[in-house]
Amino acid sequence: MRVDRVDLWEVRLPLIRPFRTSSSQRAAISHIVVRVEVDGIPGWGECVAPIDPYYCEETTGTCWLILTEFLIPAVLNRDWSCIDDFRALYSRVKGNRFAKAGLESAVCVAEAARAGLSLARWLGGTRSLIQSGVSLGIEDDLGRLTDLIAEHLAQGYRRVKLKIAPGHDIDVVRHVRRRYPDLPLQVDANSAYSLEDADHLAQLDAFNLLLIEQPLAHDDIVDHARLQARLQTAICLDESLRSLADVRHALEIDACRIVNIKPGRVGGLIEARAIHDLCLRRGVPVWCGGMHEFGIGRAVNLALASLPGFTLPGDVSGSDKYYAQDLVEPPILASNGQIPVPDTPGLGHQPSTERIQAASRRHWSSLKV
Ligand code: OSB
Ligand code: MG
Repeated sequence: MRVDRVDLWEVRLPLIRPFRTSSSQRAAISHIVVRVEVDGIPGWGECVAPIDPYYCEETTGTCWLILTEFLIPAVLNRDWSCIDDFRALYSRVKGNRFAKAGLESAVCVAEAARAGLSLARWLGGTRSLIQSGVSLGIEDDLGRLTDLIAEHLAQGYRRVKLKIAPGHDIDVVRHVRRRYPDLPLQVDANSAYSLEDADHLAQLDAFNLLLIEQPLAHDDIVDHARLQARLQTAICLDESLRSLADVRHALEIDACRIVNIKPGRVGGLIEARAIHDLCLRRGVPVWCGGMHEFGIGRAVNLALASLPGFTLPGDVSGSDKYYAQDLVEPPILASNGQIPVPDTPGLGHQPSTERIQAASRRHWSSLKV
């Protein structure tokens, strides 16, 4: 097999509702749309790194640079016989996992299409519906937050994740819990605390949360183990887990009891599946996180979340929660808190070149170099 053409577009779409976390605030999302041709068969991917380096080191700009200067030159017109051989072509490139994931998922989509399989089936997915939760940003007004929760519950979503930050944590969770005593509820700190906050965070144990996501630093697995020993609530890691090795290390020292898998964060679908497989063997629940994906990245997440170990509802919601008009047809929509996994060959949601071009800030093509 051979990648004989690659196109990139940096696409910007406004968010319907601005989104605030402990680490960033956004009103629009810029991701890189990747289109490859593998022996003439098209495949689509999305680099889902944020525009700024406040969630992780990578950004839309670093992904563009690494793709055009290193990853694409390493793979273009080179022969390979399976996806692992393809990944080996750029294994010299350290880190830069969001950039790798955008390219790799495009190739996986083309490979699935060639095999006549949906991306989900090609990966080994078994579910035809995934359980969809919502992630709500920080709201200063608690009345507005409970209104948003009510709105999403009315739409059928069954699990809610709240962003927390110092000064915006215990009281918020208490308020929501009073109003919704039985709601499956979890919180995400986006690395805003330190181990000195252990007693403070232990107050969350009173609220029957499913988990607390990434309380401590993005690169600190050891302190998470110390914190987990002082909490009843399960820690789930996001930012800290960048590879299969990171997950193995975290589980070995009980730094987390639940794992958030995002294909972008770990360098692509193949690494994401390996993490899933390890967690399934160890009995560790996993769920699929989100990065405000456009329809392409969202369809990739949907395929991943169809694997059998994804037993917890994830952050993969309908795209209508984020964007007035998404890039794919049909749009990805939840009904009754579930999203159907497409069973047509490849991605199953067709990207619209017209919409991509209309929202594109810059375009790069291997035909022009
Ligand atoms: O920490 O899970 C996170 C969005 C962007 C970056 C990081 C995170 C998030 C979310 C929203 O929580 C997930 C989504 O709705 O796509
Ligand atoms: Mg998170």
